[in-house]
Amino acid sequence: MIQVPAKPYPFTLPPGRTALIVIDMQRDFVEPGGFGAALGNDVARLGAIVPTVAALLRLFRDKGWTVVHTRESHLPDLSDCPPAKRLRGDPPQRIGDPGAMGRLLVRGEPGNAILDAVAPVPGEIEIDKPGKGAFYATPLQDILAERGITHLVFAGVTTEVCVQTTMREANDRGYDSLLVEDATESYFPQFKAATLDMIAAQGGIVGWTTPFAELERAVRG
Ligand code: TIU
Repeated sequence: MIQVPAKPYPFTLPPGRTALIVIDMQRDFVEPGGFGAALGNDVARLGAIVPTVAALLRLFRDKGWTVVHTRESHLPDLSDCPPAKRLRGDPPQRIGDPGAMGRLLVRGEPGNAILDAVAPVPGEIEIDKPGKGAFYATPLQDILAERGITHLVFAGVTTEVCVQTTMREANDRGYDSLLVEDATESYFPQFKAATLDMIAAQGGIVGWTTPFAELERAVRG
């Protein structure tokens, strides 16, 4: 067992039973002209975490531990996109509409791809998900169970939307989860800060948080 200094107390990480889940590091959220920008967000903030996410991927790859990448995406006919999701708000472009990187949030379009710097390599698990949470309407739980995974390390975007939703889904399914503080980002700094606080509050009501350097030091020894 590896002890990782974390909030609200050290995270116990079982080697070989721990998976990294990198949430939605897609052009659609991080680059101009994608879904995140269409929602009115300043996407520039999100790119800053890419080197840390890449270092986290290197750590898990060096160890040979399970790596999962998720993409928020919808089928080209949008049959997996509830009208409530597509029609929410008054954006200039909606899910499925043409954008600068292809149709917004549609599977297989250039904008739906994961950024090259943190892209999956052969052997890693890729999950396309229609919701904010990665367990909803995906095979993720079965895949983790087949591998005997009990602990999850989280990174990706955005902290309070898809990352937190997935951590809460994981919590209810019995996983212990650690969020890497500098490998996640939000369009709203105050929402990121509040999310980190609320995850670790109440004795770790959702899970644990720690900076990447603490995790790396503990894992590499
Ligand atoms: N809008 C926003 O903050 N996030 C999303 O819509 N999806 C994810 O977080 N991936």
